[in-house]
Amino acid sequence: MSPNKIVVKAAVAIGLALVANGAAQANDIKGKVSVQGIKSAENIAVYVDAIPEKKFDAPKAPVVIDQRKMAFLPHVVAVQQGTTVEFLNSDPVGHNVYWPSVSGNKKLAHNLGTWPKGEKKPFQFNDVGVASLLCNVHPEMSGYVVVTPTPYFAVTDKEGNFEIKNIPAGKYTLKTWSEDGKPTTQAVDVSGATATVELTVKK
Ligand SMILES: [Cu+2]
Repeated sequence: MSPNKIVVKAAVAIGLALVANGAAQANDIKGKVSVQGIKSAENIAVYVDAIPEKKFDAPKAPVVIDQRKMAFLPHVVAVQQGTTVEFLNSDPVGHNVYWPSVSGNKKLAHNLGTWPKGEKKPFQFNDVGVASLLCNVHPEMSGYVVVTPTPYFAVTDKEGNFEIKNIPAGKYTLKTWSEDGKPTTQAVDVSGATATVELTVKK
């Protein structure tokens, strides 16, 4: 094949890829969370709320939350409903993992027990809401699993920035959850390639 033909073939392939991408209309939300009366804009979960008549398969890949140096790491984890979280103990001491409720519903309380260093214990989070992780051996330990109804979620970085990728074009409701602030709700239009969003979370 001549070099020219290769170039033409490559151009056609790229063109087809662009057409396919356009048809799929997978867009992004880029945003920044500002805080009022809260010390940090980090670790705030931002997610697209349930979309009417749309169901999502539970993700197959587990998410790991480490217990390391007497802390749950990461401190805040967002997962799609149905995700299995593997709780890993990386400390030489036994930890305990339990949550007294999911978003205040005590029927969803669960105690995973205690296990030694290097071992993991899985739990599938099937209920939307927030599980406040605690360890009954070390009262200073705390963490959060934010279970979202869609696969479109993020957790803010130190500056409050977040990015949610590959969202089908449409209008949605964006919600936030923060350890210290009130939850927020905001409409978001993801019709263009990238929706830019500014959110404020207040004490
Ligand atoms: Cu502990």
